[in-house]
Amino acid sequence: MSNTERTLSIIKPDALERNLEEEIKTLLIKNNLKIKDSKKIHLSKDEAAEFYKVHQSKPFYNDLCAYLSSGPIIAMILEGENAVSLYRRIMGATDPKKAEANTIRKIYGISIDKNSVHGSDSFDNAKKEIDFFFKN
Ligand code: IDP
Ligand code: MG
Repeated sequence: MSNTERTLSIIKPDALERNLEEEIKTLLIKNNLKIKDSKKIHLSKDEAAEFYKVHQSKPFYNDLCAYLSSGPIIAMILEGENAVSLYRRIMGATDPKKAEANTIRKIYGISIDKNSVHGSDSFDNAKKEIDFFFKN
C-alpha cells in the first residue's frame, strides 16, 4: 500500500552561504522526494527559539538558536513515499562524522552544529514544522 507523506526540510545557514541550495535540491529529487514548496527566510532569534523549543533544556540550545538565525535558510516541503523516514535516511546522522556515505550531512556537513540540513523526526512533528513555515 502506498504511504505518501510530507516532511519539512531546512537548508541551514552554513550550506546556503556555500551556495549548496541547488546541489542539495538535486540530491533530494534524485532520491524520489518532490519539492512541493520552497522559500528563503531569515528567522529572528526568537523565531528560531520557537522552532527549536523541544531542545530548550539542552546545553547547546542557545548556540543552536543563534546559529539558525545567523543567516538566511531555505525551508522546503518535501513529499514522497514514507517521506519522513526516507528524508531522515538521505540526510544522515546528526554528527556528520557519524553519517553514512552519500548522505547530505556526510557530503556537506562541517560539524555537529553546522550540519547543513534539518529534517522532521516524525509524521506529527513534520505537520507542525510545515505549519510553522508555510501556514498563511
Ligand atoms: P537532528 O537535527 O538530527 O534531528 P537533534 O538532536 O534534533 O538532531 O538536534 C537538533 C540540532 O541541534 C542538530 O541538527 C544540531 O545542529 C544541533 N545539535 C544536536 N546535538 C548537538 C550537540 O551535542 N552539540 C551541538 N549541537 C548539537
Ligand atoms: Mg531533530
